[in-house]
Amino acid sequence: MNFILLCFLLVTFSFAYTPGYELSNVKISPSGFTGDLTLLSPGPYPPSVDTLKLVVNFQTQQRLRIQIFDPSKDNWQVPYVSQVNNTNTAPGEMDYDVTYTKNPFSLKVVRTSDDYVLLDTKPIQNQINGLIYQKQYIEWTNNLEANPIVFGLGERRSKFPLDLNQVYTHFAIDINHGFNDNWYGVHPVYYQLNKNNGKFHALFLLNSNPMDVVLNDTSISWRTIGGIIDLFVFTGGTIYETMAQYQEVIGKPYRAAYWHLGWHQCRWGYKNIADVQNIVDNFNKYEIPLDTQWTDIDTMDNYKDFTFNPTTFPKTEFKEFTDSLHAQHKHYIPIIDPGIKIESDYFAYELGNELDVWVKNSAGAPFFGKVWPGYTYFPDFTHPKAKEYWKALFEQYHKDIGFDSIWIDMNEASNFVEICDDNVHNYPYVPGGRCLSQRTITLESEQYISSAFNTHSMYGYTETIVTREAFDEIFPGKRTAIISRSTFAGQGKHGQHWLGDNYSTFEWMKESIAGIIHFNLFGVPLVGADICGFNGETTEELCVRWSQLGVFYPFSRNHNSQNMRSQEPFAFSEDARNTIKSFIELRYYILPYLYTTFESAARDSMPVWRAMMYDYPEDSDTWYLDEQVMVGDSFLIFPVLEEGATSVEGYVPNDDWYNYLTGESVMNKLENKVHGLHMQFLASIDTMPILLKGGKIIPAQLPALSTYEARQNNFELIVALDSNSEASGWLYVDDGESIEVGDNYSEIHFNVANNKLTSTIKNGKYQPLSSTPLHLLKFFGMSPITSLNVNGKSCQFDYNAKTKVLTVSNLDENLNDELVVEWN
Ligand code: MIG
Repeated sequence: MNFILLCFLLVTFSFAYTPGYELSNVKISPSGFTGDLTLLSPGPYPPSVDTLKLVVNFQTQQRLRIQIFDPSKDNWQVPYVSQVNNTNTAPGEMDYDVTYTKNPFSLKVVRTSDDYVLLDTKPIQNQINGLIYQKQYIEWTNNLEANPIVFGLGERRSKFPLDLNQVYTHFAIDINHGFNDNWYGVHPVYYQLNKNNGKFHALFLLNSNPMDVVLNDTSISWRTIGGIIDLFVFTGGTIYETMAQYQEVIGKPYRAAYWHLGWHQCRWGYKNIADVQNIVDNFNKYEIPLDTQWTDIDTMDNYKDFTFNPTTFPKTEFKEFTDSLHAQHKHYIPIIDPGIKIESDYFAYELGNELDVWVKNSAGAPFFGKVWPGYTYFPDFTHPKAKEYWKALFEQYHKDIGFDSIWIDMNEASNFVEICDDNVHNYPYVPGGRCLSQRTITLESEQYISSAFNTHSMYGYTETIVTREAFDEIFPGKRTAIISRSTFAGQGKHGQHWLGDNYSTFEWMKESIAGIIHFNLFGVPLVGADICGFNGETTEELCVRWSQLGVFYPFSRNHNSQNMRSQEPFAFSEDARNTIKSFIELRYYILPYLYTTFESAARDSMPVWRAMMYDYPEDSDTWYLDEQVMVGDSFLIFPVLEEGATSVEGYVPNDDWYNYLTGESVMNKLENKVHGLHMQFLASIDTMPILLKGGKIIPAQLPALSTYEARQNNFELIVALDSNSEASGWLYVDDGESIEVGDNYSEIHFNVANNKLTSTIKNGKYQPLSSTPLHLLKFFGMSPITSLNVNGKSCQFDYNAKTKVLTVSNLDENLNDELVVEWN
């Protein structure tokens, strides 16, 4: 109650109405228009900028860009992120209309297809300010439809969609904050649903300075204390079209390697190599799939990056350990923090000095802070020599222990020195309301391209970019993951993310759903949360439930804090172990489907996790669901998010659905109905409700102890017929690790209609696919039949009249060749 009241006060009382600016000198150009803005009334934090420049650029049919800046100075404009430039000619067709008012100045952008207002900055007396543009404060407000459905604006723990009447701060910080508060990364993009017709659109403010975004029930205001207004408006359409339009600007996701989709095991607090070896041995002993073993900062010599603790993780034995992992076709991922210990004769320190790549303080000396190893300097990842530096360190590290991808932590950047120097700047308005320089590289510090005031929230993102450049040379042609804690818009093009420090509670397990949905919208599909929870002690029940959900995370890693009870899949009772094992096996079974889904992400900007409203936007029952999710376009999962629960309630949208585990029909599509059904599913501790959508075909492969081995196994197809007895799906495979696969891939599309399953070979050049034949076909929702032919040969089949599941086994069909299955 107090909290709600506080936010309310914050939101309302900080408005002092100002009409803003007057627009003049409008010049129409072939690609939009420009104009001058002259101050009408000052804002709350003088001095104001008297004259501004407005540039409106019509960039594509679905995208326009609006820039407002002070033409009298060299403004900070966000580098690296945007993959597009301003254009000189307008697109042939435009899905938007732009109009303006001159006094006071306002802009309006309307999507022409449905007359929906995407941007309307009209000031309203005593309610909505016009543009405020002051030396240390920029505010612009967009009037929205009442009670809008908005999501995005990360990173934070939040619901999906976002709560209204909230301030969403954008500023990277490392420590746990409250619900809806800013956290590790910054993604100043929001998506919105037109509740009347189910269309989506998005707006992206490209600004890296400390910023609040105030989301009210009829408006959204950006309040930043630096940079310029650089606003992209995407007219959208479906959520998928909207995501693709956004990713045209920030870049499409880096392609995941096949093994990235396997099971990852980690913890903070492994004592020595034998301890880690024991974990891997137990996975093998209990025959639980494992692709990647990770280690945390424990392996380092006094927490110094790129070094080895000589007694617990000596280099030679360490290398033997990673070699043995590789011999089992498993992988290894270590951690690196940005802070480099100030210690003479330490190579990472000496080389950094030599190349002079450190972030500097305002006096020009290296900025020092304190992290795990003690006092440290921080590499400046905007420095022209940063790549040379970082590559040299990683190259040696790779020679030392042969790691396969990297985990980059603490890059907000985190600094244990708790000083606050904001008074140096005396910011009149402080986004987030707390000292900005606290626990980080202070904002008066200097990076090569600009001050930390401008670059702060991009530290982890620039580290990711430089690491990617180094890895492209250390692992030539190979896909690697760079799992970064701090991210900025555009992260997905270069690296990935995990949600950071959660707690071992059902509440946090639930929140991971909104978090992962959000990062998919930010263009970072390979994302997961620490399965079984990081901080605090997990319980057997929580860990089982979390593993059931976690095997459906795009990125599945079990990770734990130091000094907490073990939580590997075999750390509990035999029953728990068997349940977790069966779910990890389920993930490995559907890997071909997951890999194909990730191909849609890399190729077409599609999300791997889909909120319920994406495919059912006109069904208002789907709008506020963030306790269930679709994995790709076919699976709908209902995680058990409550302690002691043996059933789960969920919403099943109006479609054909099957129980994935039994193949039985759960619901048939109701004609001419928008809404589906609220249902209750039984969910004893050994299971989780999983539905498969009718009309979909899932490629699968029998599981094994690594993705490498699973890829040698036979294929299966699960055909879930819709009420017209039709279905479709596809399979994409390549070597799973080359950056450029050229023509060396297979893309097979499957289709069922008129009692016939056929495949179309879009490309059939991935030869290894020919040695892993299709050996089993399963149909859900099949009516009784009398005969069935596979590629002209009559085949035996099993039919269960009660479940309507038909199974054809013992097949031996090369998926690189066309497949025809007919039945009567
Ligand atoms: O200050 O490396 O989020 O996953 O285990 C804590 C130790 C530093 C924070 C990461 C966490 C990791 C831990 N790190």
